[in-house]
Amino acid sequence: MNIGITCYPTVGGSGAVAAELGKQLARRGHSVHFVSYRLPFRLDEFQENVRYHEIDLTTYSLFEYPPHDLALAAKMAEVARETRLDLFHVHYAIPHAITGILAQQMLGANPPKLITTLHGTDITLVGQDRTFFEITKFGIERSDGVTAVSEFLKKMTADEFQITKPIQVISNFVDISAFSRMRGYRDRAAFAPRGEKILLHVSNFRPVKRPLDVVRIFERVLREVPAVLLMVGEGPERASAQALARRLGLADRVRFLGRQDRIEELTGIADVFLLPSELESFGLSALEAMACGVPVVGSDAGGLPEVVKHTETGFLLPVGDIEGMAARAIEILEDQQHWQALSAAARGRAAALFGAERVVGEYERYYERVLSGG
Ligand code: GMT
Repeated sequence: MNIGITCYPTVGGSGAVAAELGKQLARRGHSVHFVSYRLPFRLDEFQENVRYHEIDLTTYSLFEYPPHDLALAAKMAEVARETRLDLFHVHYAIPHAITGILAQQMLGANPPKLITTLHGTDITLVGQDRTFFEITKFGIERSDGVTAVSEFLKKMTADEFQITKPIQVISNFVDISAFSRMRGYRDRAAFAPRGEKILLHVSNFRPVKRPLDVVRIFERVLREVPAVLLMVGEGPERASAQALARRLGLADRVRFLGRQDRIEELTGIADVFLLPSELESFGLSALEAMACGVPVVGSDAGGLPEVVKHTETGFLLPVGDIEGMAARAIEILEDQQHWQALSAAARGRAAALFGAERVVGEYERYYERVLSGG
């Protein structure tokens, strides 16, 4: 198949899923064309069958805001015409479902089919905003196929937007050969020179991720267990998380590493992964941690329970239960046998249910169904 993929190229779960999917589809012999304003992260290595088409964002003095969405729609139509795309697969409803619809209309008869994958905040935050509610609903209803990354997100979309058309749940996935303990950064001592335990948080530091809770949980863990905390990513709450760590006297125990591309190297050395989000439609970072055999301690919110099996591959507690999350992390870190059991179960669950082979096959079958009008 000739597949056009559009996503946000910046660091974020939806961009990661789109890039990984494109690479996997290309390995299976499909031609994949990414259309975006910047090369999506995780697509930095050349791969046969993957092409990147950058949109031209003309800056003209009349435009206070260059019309990105129109430029994207025009580029999607151009790429579709030149490369004979069978379908557009867009990730994140706003604006990509709309630019997909516009591109289809520009192409006239028999345009590529449009599949929209809903990732989370496009429904739970942006879509709920009055400005975007109607247009998000329109984008979903006019797509030829719609997928959601969890049962939770499917239900929320149907309920909030009164959508009756079928939404296919296709979960996120992980390449378990890339995400494993073997791939961990060799020099663990660089982070934990005295053999401390390593706690890890990876996110875009938006308020929904509650990064301040991460620091507070760690502060409690540290009272019982010698440990360090690695905070990976960039975003609006990074500065306040860093200030809190300083205020709590943890500056030498918490390392803010900023944006990292080879995330598997860090995930592979962690002992516990912390994800205390307000809401998480899926929690790709938790899945990647599980694939590396890292137990997850997080919140019992949204679709996270579909990924992390409470008590088997980690612990999920109510949002904001800092004491509870810290207690569970301490329990895991102090009992090596318990850690081993959770770690093995985490890796096993990631491989059995969320391996790339299995999930990418589901996408292929879904593409075929939509292409045949089913
Ligand atoms: O919040 C993020 O991490 C970014 C956001 C995105 O769309 O880029 O992530 C959402 O999509 C991810 C991939 O499907 C999911 O794993 C995340 O759970 C989801 N984030 C939220 O629901 C907050």
